Parts: sequence; C-alpha cells; structure tokens
Amino acid sequence: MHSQFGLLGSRTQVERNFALLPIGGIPYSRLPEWPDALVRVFAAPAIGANFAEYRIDMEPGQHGEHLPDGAIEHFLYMLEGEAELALTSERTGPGLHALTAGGFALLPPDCGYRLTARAKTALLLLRKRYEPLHGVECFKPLVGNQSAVRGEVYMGDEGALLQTLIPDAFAYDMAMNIFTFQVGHSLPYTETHVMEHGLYVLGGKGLYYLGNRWMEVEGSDFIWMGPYCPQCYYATGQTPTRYIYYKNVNRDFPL
Ligand code: UGY
Ligand code: MN
Repeated sequence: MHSQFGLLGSRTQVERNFALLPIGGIPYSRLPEWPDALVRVFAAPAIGANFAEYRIDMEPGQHGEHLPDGAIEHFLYMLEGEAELALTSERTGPGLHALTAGGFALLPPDCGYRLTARAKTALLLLRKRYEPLHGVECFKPLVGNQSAVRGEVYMGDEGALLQTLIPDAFAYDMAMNIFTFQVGHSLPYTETHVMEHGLYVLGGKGLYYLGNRWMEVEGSDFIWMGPYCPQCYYATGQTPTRYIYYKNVNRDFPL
C-alpha cells in the first residue's frame, strides 16, 4: 500500500513472460459492456496474454450486458455479493441463475448474458477466443458454485487440494481451478509449461517463484504467467492460501 507522505514502494513486477500485479497498483477503468461498474484490468494482449481478465466491482442495481459474438467465451467468478445472471442462447435456450460468492459461469461464444448485481458485488471476468475443434460440439453454458466442487489431493499431498471447476473434456479449451494450500505446503516442483495462467489470490499469503526468483504474494494479487514461465508456490503465514487460476488446455498449437 502507498503512503501519502512516505516512500512509494510497490511489489509490482512486469517481465517479458510474467507479471505480479498487486491490486492496489491498478487504477480503475470503465468498459462499455459494464457501463457503471469499476473495472480493474489484470491481463490483456498488451502484456503478452492471449486472454483478458478483469476484476469488476458493482453496486446493487448495476449491470453488465454481453451480446453473443460467435467468437469469444466468457468466464465469470463471484468473489463476493449476489447477482442475477440471465442467459440468452439460440442453441440452448434462455436461463436464469442466482449467483452468490463462489458462484461461476462459463459461457460459450454463442451465448449472451446480462448480469445484475443484487448486493455490493465483486467478480472476476475472463474473456478468451474459443478454439473450435473439428468434430466436437462446443460446450453448453456451465453454471455452478465452487462449494459443490470437491477438492482432490494434488500429487499425493493432502495439504494441497485442487478443485476443477470446468470438466476436462475436448468440448472445453480452458481450465479454471482453485488450489488450497495449507500453511507450509507447496507445489511439488517448479513447473515450466507452454500453457498460460491468469491467477488471482483469493486469500492467504506465500511465496511465488516466477521466472528466476521468489516473491511475496497475498490476497487480491493477480499474476499473469506466460508460456514457459518457471513457477512454484509455497504457502506461508497463518491461514491457508487459496488461488483461482486459468489455463489454456486440450488444444494443439498452431504451427
Ligand atoms: O495446473 C497448473 O499448471 C498449476 N499446477 N500451476 C500453478 O499452480 N502455477
Ligand atoms: Mn502451472
């Protein structure tokens, strides 16, 4: 955080293939599809990402509205609050859902929606160009709540649980997972992979290894990890760390 009178330090790091963006360093902006909401842009093509991700804060009655464009899929995750989500889709018909904290929706490119806040609401929005797969029908709208998704023990460590919000099937081209690490637990090894991540820390704190060094992270931090960014996590502090992250999956790479 910044002091009006002291030095203006920052944990922000922006490198060629990763960025650590503590939320306090990101100014608010507006988006046409979310006309009254306060938006903070985390990842966008300008930083090197192949997707866009935002945090959107809304007062009761404020809304977002998206018309289907046949190209872009949307993922919404409710950080806090209550909202009504109305879906319009010629392929799957209309739908109406009440979302509370932990609620999520993955909406295919042929689905439109209107999300209206019924209480003070904060959510994550991720937009990605859907990669169609020949012979496989695109997924249908998927709406749920993380509380109904069981955490699986990750690689034999009972202190590291992984919730997989989106089925691992070829109709989907992205994963959205929540990791919960008990204090003192970590990813089992430093990973390096071609897939990208957009990661938001839901709570707790710890050390993230990005590129070639460890750095402290805490709740409300966002991390973009580009292709081949070496990465690892180690939970510190006194409460478990939870983070939600995006990953592009289930598709080959254009040559
Ligand atoms: O799925 C993953 O790639 C995950 N283990 N990466 C991460 O948490 N940084
Ligand atoms: Mn990873």
